[in-house]
Amino acid sequence: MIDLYTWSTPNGRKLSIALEEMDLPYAVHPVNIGKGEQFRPEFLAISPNNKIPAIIDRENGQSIFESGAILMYLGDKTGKFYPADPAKRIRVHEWLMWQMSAVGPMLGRCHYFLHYNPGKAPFADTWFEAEAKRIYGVLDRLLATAEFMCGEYSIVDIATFPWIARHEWQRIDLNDYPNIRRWYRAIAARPAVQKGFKVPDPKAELPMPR
Ligand SMILES: N[C@@H](CCC(=O)N[C@@H](CS)C(=O)NCC(=O)O)C(=O)O
Repeated sequence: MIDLYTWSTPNGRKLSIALEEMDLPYAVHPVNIGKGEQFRPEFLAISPNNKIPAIIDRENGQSIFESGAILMYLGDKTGKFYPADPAKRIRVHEWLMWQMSAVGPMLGRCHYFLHYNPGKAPFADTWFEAEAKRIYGVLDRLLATAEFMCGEYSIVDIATFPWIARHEWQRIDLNDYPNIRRWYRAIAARPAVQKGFKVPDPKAELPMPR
């Protein structure tokens, strides 16, 4: 059993989707980051950077924060969606680090400026809108070469998908990125993804571009 500390955000959904895909039993502990629950001492004890997601694996008492580290741990634990072959692993690590350093932080800033505070900082609006397009261009070119980001469906796709699900907040039209659109629709059709997307908010709607 995995204790999952999460909220209804892209970083949180990576883990609920991964746990569903890997068929691991888990208990959800919502951490309402809008109410400051991420600063509670009991949460900081497992996630010292005061961010969701975090997990505790009841099998061995291991706690982990940072979604990329958690995905690698769960991939190793189950042997699913995380190739054992060293050459394939290098590719997975490259793109997982790209997700953690570019997709998450930059598209997260798009949400902050373009979605929640549009017009308040025009320079930031212009800069992050351009950066979002650059990131989508990188991903679209990658997906022109393979069905999934590293060939087979992996923790890299699971890490990236919830951010792309927010394309409208980032002023992105998926019709401009046909390879991403094809990839997105394939992943969105997976039952585990549909289930994991609704954790911890069962009313959350998974956007499905036509
Ligand atoms: N690099 C971290 C980022 C996690 C993150 O930014 N979490 C956000 C929600 S998506 C959060 O908990 N924010 C609360 C805060 O900053 O106080 C990861 O991938 O786990």
